[in-house]
Amino acid sequence: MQIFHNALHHTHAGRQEMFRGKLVPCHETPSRVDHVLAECQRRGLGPVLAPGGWTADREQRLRHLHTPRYLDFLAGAWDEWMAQDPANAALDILPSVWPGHAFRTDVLPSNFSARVGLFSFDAGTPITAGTWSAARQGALCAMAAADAVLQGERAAFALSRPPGHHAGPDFFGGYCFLNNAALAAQTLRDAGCARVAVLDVDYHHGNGTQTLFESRNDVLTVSIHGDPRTEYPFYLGHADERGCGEGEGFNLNLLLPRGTQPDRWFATLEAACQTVSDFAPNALVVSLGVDTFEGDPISGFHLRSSDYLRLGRTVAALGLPTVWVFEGGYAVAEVGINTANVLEGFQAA
Ligand code: OKP
Ligand code: ZN
Repeated sequence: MQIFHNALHHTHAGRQEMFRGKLVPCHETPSRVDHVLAECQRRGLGPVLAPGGWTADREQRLRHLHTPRYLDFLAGAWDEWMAQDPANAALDILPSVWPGHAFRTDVLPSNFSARVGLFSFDAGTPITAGTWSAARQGALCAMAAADAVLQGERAAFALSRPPGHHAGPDFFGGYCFLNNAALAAQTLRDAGCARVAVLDVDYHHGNGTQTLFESRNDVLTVSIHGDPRTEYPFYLGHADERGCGEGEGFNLNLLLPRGTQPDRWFATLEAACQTVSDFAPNALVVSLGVDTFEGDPISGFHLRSSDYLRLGRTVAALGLPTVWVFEGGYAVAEVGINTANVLEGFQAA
């Protein structure tokens, strides 16, 4: 399958994230995508392509899913940070204050730190000098993968970082800035696919994707993830979130406890696929996180490397044009093998 690679991903390289009162090295590292690319090339899974450039359509789609004031903030954040103090060049931008509850979010603060907090929901997602260009190029990869499927490819893979499924209309967090999977889904909708399904198999709930589509009945969102009562992102992803208004019944959250073994995970995947199939979509977007792996340092499911072949086969059985979008997976030594196993299992089926 065609692989759209973000050649600028290295320019987003966070140094530290906040964890239990200290700054620790970022889990979401450039080497993750390097390993996936190397393994895809080693197996000859498909041509590695550049996503093409920004067209008016693509720019408009970005501004449709994300708010202009959020995008303007991201675009200018590094310059503002540098203007504060040239010594900031050696530091990442991290928020330290948020509006929380019962504060106003309609008044845009002129204070830079206040704006960083306004547009974020955690202290684990640093903005660096290259974040904006890397995130934009990643968004292009997702839209290009969707375009490839629209042009008749059975499937395409957006191989990019930073990931996207935690990013919402006007917020970053969970290592995500722009919602790549949502942009792929919207690309399919804009080209005339009446119904699009997004299946999120990352360990963490795709809160950004849910929020972007929860009021819509043209995009079904289904996510399998660690129970948010104990797992990140904690404040969304519960079973009773079924969608809002016209979108009621078009969001499904399938929760599993930390410690879940492969048999139960795959039974849940079958249920997810049944819901996707019942929706009869014209195309499918998969948020592919492989942080469900037993060796993942920040997650709690126990999938083995060979299970990822089965994941690919199970999704292939849906028989849908499929856009794969890379998300999480932090066991760096195995992230290439596990991701390539999914794509190989899909292609072999
Ligand atoms: C992004 B994606 C670990 C804290 C967790 C955020 C996790 C973001 C996961 N010490 N920090 O869904 O893979
Ligand atoms: Zn994840």
